[in-house]
Amino acid sequence: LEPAYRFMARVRLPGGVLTPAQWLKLDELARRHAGESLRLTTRQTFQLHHVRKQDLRPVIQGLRDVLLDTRAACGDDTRGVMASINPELSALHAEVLALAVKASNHAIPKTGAYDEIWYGAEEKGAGSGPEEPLYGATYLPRKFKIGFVIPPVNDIDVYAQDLGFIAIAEGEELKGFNVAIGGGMGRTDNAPATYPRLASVIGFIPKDQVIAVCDAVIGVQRDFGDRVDRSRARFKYTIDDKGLDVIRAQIEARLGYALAPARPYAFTSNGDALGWREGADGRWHFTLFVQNGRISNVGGLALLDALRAVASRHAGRFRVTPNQNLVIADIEAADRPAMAALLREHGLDALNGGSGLRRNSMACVAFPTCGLAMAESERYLPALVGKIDAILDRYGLQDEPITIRMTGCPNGCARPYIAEIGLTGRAPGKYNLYLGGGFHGQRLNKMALENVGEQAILDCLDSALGRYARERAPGEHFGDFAIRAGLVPEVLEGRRFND
Ligand code: SRM
Ligand code: SF4
Repeated sequence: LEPAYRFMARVRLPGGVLTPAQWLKLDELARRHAGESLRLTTRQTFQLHHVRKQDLRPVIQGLRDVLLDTRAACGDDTRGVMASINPELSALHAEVLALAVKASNHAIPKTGAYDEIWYGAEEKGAGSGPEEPLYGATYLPRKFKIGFVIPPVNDIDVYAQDLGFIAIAEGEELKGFNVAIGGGMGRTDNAPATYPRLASVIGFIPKDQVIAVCDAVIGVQRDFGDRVDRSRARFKYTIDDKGLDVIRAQIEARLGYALAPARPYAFTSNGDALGWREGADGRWHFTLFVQNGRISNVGGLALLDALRAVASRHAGRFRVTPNQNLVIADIEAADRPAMAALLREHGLDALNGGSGLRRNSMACVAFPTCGLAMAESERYLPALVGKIDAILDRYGLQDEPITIRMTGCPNGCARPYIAEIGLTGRAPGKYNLYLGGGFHGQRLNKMALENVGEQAILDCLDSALGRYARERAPGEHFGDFAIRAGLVPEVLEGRRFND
């Protein structure tokens, strides 16, 4: 007899795109093996929680049946590769998504052990052998994250990626990418040597150089990253410790050419535009707000059932957004009325009706499944947003888009350090409150209150939002106002975050 071990399984889904058949399989696996719940993540994929040890192989083999796997979803390797959702630019989205899938397939470990362990002996040796072409014998010092973004929406939070590709296009024609390196969120309380850092843009590359750049940048972190102190093993610290110029020179030496100067681009937000959007190819997309990515039948709405009904009728695809939301994508114009009726029938269209704050909210999983959680997050943020909504109502700010992100510990899984309002758990009921993040993920926020409870958070936000309502300049975002009004000092670089 052994303890009833339970696990979390994270699916690899580059760019967050899946078919209705894949959705239906995930739904089936969730109902049978994962507590009747699916969880959309901040990196555009699915997590299945509460999977019993003896159910892990059936789950992973079930995923294989629909061409999905869990390779490199965890570990000291390149994690899930992200890509902008961008419903309007159909051809550009397709091209960037294809590159994200290619980068993911290129960067996953090639070992045959995965097939052997999860699929069974008959597939023994399916991989390339004991030596990993990219990772060598010792893999990377730490996890490594890649993302592709299509301006003007910075939905993937490109500045939080170890390696970000910023698409430079003329209309729908992809010219290449600006390359950004060294982003990351994780930090530890009371450990000032750890800090979040925004990625630095180091140059422009033509689109056919994406895989070469992946190899060069990952190779530099593999060879120079800190393999002694795990808390400082991420690429962001390698860059700050060695110097950005040294790291850039190393990357260029491996590429065999100097990077061209970065090209101009502009971001306007990092959120999702909810509701109906038409693509350039005439197909329609409906972006659905899924609170903190949780899909189950618990609570007011049977969301798991409703989305199974949608998947059963949907002829297009789904896209999981980096904000834990879901796009029912690629709907032919002729099918739109039937889909709209289905969404209404299941009450899904009503989910998009929250305040500007709720529509721009994200929380990590935290309790009860995350072993690192110190405070509630997913189960608490919806109620806290309700209380902040009452303040926003009083000041006439209910429709104002304001980003709020909560995590149950300082690791930053919901990218809280670039939110206009960030909250990270310290202990049950206690959080650090951060203000002043950039609306499109371009600026770190700064701690306003440390280790406080709900009332202190609400009092601080009441005062800050009241001043914002009275004193803001036209079009000024709350994060920008917080800096201009001196509510918190501006953080100009990650190393200064803890000052
Ligand atoms: Fe994360 C660890 C959940 C995105 C930074 N993260 C964890 C673990 C696996 C806890 C653990 O190691 O035992 C969490 C599982 C909780 C559970 O019960 O499901 C967990 N992370 C998540 C997800 C599910 C949050 C969510 O609510 O969506 C996200 C899954 C992403 C995915 O699909 O691959 C998730 N994690 C992130 C992000 C955001 C991102 O990547 O854009 C970050 C910050 C960015 C970064 O990496 O710097 C993030 N997770 C961490 C860290 C801190 C890393 C560091 O550099 O210090 C840890 C802890 C660790 O690695 O030691 C961690
Ligand atoms: Fe767990 Fe912390 Fe990540 Fe939240 S931020 S999921 S509490 S590791």
